[in-house]
Amino acid sequence: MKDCLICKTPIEPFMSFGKMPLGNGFLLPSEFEQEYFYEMLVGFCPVCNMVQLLEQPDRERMFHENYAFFSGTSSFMAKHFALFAQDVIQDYLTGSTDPFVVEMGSNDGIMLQNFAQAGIRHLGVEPSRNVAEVAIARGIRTVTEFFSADLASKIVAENGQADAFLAANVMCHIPYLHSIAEGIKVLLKPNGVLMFEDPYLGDVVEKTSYDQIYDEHTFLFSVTSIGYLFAQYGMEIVDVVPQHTHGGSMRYIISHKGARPVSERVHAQRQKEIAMGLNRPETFDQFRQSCETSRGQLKQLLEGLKAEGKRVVGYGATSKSTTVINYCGITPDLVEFISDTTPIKQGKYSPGAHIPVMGYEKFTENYPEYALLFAWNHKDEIMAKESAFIQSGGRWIVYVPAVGIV
Ligand code: DWN
Ligand code: SAH
Repeated sequence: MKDCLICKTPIEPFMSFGKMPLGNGFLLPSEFEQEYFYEMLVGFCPVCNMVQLLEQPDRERMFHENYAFFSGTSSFMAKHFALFAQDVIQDYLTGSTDPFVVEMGSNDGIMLQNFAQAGIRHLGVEPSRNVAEVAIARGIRTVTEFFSADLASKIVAENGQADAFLAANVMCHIPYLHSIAEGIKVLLKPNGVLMFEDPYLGDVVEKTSYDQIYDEHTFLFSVTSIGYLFAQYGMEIVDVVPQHTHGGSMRYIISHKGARPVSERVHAQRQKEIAMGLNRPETFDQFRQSCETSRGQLKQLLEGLKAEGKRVVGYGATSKSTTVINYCGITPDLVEFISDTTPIKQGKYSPGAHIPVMGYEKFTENYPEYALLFAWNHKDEIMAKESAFIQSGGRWIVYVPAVGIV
């Protein structure tokens, strides 16, 4: 039993992935012996409905000066964040004379660059020094720290309150969400807006995309659980907008209670969550069974291809792939190497299973018969540029929403 990180109700895990390495813990052979593992247990809180990890590595183990994920590796995501910024500017900043925007988890500046280019006062809060330095070199104001209630007070003292507080794919990474919510409460102007997006629990359950569960993802959010958290800080969700990014995400728009009208979409989405059973423990027992089925099918498919002597290569050394590889027992004899465009991952080995990670040219210079699409959330972008692979007779192996060859 562990206490829910949001409402303190004692909760039991509904699923154990066993010992897991860090999702982004790409490593060298000299580091294999000291590789870090933790128990990956997932629980559902029957009171606030938050789905969460029951144990997690310390934040400094995950976010540091050698953080392996650079947001700029996807051109599709760069476009997505340009549109996000445009929405913020048009809908929430036009009434302010000298608007100020804060982004938590700003990484290499993929979103804030749009505010910087528009001459809007901004501040990124990004603890992983190597990615933050990319942003700083591009002229994006960034502090290399973990956001917290204490940091929020400092930011207000130095810059005044913010018109908008933004976060993409980071809120769900933070176990100490009470400190974050407290900080946002202090930081936001009376009519300021909090906008954040994260992978959506409804999509994960519907698509059996269990690979969204790994050390960095403390939570899988729903409108219900997020509404519960922010209500404790006198804030409310005023709108929700589903997103296609990261395999299905939800954007939450939140303000101080009473500051803005609440869209009908918020209530409608809550009703949908009830209809999907996202408030019931049985849903997660069913989810676990679907994960087990998916695991069996993927392993069988890969073993079958190996028996036929086919070459299979992984595409995208994603954090998500660490869960798939280690949960399904995918070994280097089933997947020869993983192709990835991120320099810091290349020449290293995947966490846990130690499959080599190679540069993209290794993939193109000698196409395999099959590519296992670990970066499935970027499918459209990848398909658009990989026509030569298909023309060479190559096929894609996918596992979300179902295991198969396409
Ligand atoms: O939540 C998180 C999201 C935003 O990013 C973080 N916790 C960590 C990370 O998760 P991920 O590693 O699962 O993210 P992606 O965006 O699915 O990673 C894609 C990987 O694939 C990157 O390493 C880059 C690589 N890639 C590639 O080799 N060729 C990506 C594209 C689009 C490509 O064409
Ligand atoms: N927003 C980017 C990056 C997401 S990866 C995108 O959507 O592509 C998550 C990022 O959050 C990492 O860069 C990590 O260093 C950062 N992070 C983790 N904990 C944080 C905290 N407490 N405050 C601010 N950033 C944090």
